[in-house]
Amino acid sequence: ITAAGSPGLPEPVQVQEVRHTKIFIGNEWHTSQSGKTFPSFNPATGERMCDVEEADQEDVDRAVEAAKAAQQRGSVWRRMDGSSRGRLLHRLADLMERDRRLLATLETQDTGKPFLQSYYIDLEGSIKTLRYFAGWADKIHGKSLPVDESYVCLTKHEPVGVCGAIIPWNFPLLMFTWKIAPALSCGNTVVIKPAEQTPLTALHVGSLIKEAEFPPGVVNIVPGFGPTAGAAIANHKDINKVAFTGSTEVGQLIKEAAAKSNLKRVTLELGGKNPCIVFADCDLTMAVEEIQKGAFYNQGQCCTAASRVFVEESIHQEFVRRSIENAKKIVIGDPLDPQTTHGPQIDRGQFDKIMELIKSGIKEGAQLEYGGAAVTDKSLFIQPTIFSGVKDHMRIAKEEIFGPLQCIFSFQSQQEAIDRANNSQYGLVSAVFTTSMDKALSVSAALETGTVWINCYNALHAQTPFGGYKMSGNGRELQVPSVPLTNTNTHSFVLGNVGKV
Ligand code: TXE
Repeated sequence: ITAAGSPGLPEPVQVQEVRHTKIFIGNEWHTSQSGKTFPSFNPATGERMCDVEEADQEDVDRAVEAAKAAQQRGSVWRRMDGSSRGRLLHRLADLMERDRRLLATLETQDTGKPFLQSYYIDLEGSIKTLRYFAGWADKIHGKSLPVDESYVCLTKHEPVGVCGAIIPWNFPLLMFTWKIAPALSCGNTVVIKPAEQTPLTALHVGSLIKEAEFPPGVVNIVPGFGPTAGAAIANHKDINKVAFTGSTEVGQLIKEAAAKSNLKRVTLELGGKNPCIVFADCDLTMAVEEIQKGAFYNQGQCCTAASRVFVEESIHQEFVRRSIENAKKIVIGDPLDPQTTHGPQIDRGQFDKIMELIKSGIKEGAQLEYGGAAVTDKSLFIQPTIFSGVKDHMRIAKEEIFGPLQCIFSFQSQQEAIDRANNSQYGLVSAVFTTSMDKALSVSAALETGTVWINCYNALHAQTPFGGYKMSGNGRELQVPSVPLTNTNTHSFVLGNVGKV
């Protein structure tokens, strides 16, 4: 079944009723201890799709008990060899391939992101992440270290134990797999909380985890709110690690809770205010397209959003002109329509925050070049918006907007561009556009961000680590387990009296 006008893209599924809405613990579905539920809405239509069981402290406690039992020494999971863990991850990937159309539809209905993107980007990325880490499961090598005198030191890597994960609503399924795949590959068990706005695809994958025959308790899913279920994870004494993706403010709370409870390890993937530096010698058509995709992709709701675009003065005007022309091609509409490339913001809170920041940009004197308003008759849709003449002190230049705003600045010298790009509390990603290899490499080396893209944007892959400098976070996502900083405990064995031959 192929969507008209988009060869290769199947039609979305007609979802009559959402099947999985309960808490998933020990491979079984549970109602909440409190009896509470919460609604999940379709942001494109405002329709209430279903009610989901609301996990709180007691439910998290039960999930942690299950996860702890599943990784106890001697348990099925703990004794399972790496290749069998890899096979289970591949089986889960197979089941996600089978249900790809349904998962992409649910993702679109729960987030408002265009189906085209859910199907090709989110599902593709999630399946590839599972397969990549499936491959690592039996390749988590230790080392033998040459030490002094008559000793030999061998290292081997053990699971950390129970890993907590708290994820956001902008890439619900991709973040779910980014969290569980590396953790399971290394033999950990997981208690994961999807964002309250978008629990549906995670819960469907819960059913696939059971179908794939992961042992009970290896993955537990606790839909609920941040200050209750999320805080219960961050504070839990029997959780050995917490991985969080979300706002910088909540990241600080997570780290504090981790320190005060049991010093669990923490990885944080937080906000960004990501600079792009566009030199006059770049391929301008490509730079305009890549940067604009970076700014507007997923309605700008990306930690990687290209939100500060520094353009060399001599091409600044032309860059702005072409960016406006390019923005006119964006198709705003029903996210389930295969032609649509731009959907609604996730909820009223985010919508209001973005509209307020657009107003602040106008008030502070930036030049509104395109868009700048809500889409009439469509409650949570915002027009892709372009500002030029943005100055570094303006709020739109400093704050993470998380909406479809492209802020264009101009610069004169390379050093000035680097200094201004680095002048941020964030340091997640950046990009450089130039045809000079020298310039590309020297400027990239000077940028204080976890990732630098050269002549491309949003080039994210399961094979590359991802994370930020400064207040964009700690640690790296998609950590290759052979460099196991976060997903394993390094365990040293020192052998004495090994005679020299
Ligand atoms: O994030 P929160 P929100 C940024 C972006 C956005 C802003 C606010 O700028 O506009 O954050 O979005 C859980 N203890 N990003 O309010 O609150 C929450 O339930 C434990 C960037 O949605 O950080 C959800 O599961 N957990 C980001 C998750 O944290 C708590 C993606 C993220 O929600 C908690 C999302 C608490 N006290 C927003 N409070 C990125 N890096 O991609 C909330 N949560």
